[in-house]
Amino acid sequence: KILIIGACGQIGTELTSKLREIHGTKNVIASDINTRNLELVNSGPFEIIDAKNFNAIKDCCLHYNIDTIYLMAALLSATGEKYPMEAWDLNMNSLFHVLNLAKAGTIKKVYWPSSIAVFGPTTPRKNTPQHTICEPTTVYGITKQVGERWCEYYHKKYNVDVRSLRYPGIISHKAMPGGGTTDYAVEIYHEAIKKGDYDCFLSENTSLPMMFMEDAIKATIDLMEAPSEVLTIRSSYNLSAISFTPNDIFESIKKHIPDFSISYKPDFRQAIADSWPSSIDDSFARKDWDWRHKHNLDSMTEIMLKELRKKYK
Ligand code: VAH
Repeated sequence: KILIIGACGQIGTELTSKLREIHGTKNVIASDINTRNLELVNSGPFEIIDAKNFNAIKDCCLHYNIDTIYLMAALLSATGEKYPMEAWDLNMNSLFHVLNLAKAGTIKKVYWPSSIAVFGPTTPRKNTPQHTICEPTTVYGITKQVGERWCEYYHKKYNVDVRSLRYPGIISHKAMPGGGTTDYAVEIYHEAIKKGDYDCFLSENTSLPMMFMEDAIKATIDLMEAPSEVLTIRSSYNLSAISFTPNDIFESIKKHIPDFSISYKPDFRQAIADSWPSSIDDSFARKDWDWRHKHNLDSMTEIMLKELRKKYK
């Protein structure tokens, strides 16, 4: 059985649906600290769990006989800059709790998301390699970088089966993202439909690695289903699909909404975006477990606009 911690978030909600489709509704336990977006995950078992509470996670694992945890709870980059200690506390302690449950043999397998935020201004920006300089400048990035080191350590030292991906910005139309720097690429679609106008908090030529949710979920599940022997990376895999700027996404939306307009008002998140790569080399993922993405910017735009039109009708 599977436990998803942070199941009500942007990725957690869709991961819950997909895993229930594959493994059966009652075999996938959704959990979160609150019930926002509950309607997206209440097709099956749901528990209130604070990811910082070791005993709450452990009790849930014993109660449901959990063998795999997906730890999707985290404070993201923009929120982390506002609440550095809270970000450290949540992002690190939740990871230790889950790794320690695996070390003790209570569970067998762990999924933990890392991020392109492990990279920083001294990292090669284009086609960033798997093994490269990682000097993150955000609290969130520091927690992900340190988390990667601990994942690899628990794997080598205690044989813990932990698997991880460095997600780029994820774009989706169900649950909203919260507190990230790449959130603009979701908000822009909502505002295009609702108002025909968007105030972008990044500048027009800021290129960042991005991915449509369907691809992110597929990558996550493919990695978790891959045989252990093929995995050569136990810190976290580089993962890539598309890279685009606010101007690129604006042009893509304009093909469907010709009078859509945008203005640029960069705020503190611009500095965060400027510290990250513009594109990622994910050849390890492609080679080790045959990762392939499906969506490009225009195919994603088509789906986003179609789905959001239904939502706001
Ligand atoms: C953030 N979406 O913006 C997250 C992310 C790609 C970075 O991990 O903080």
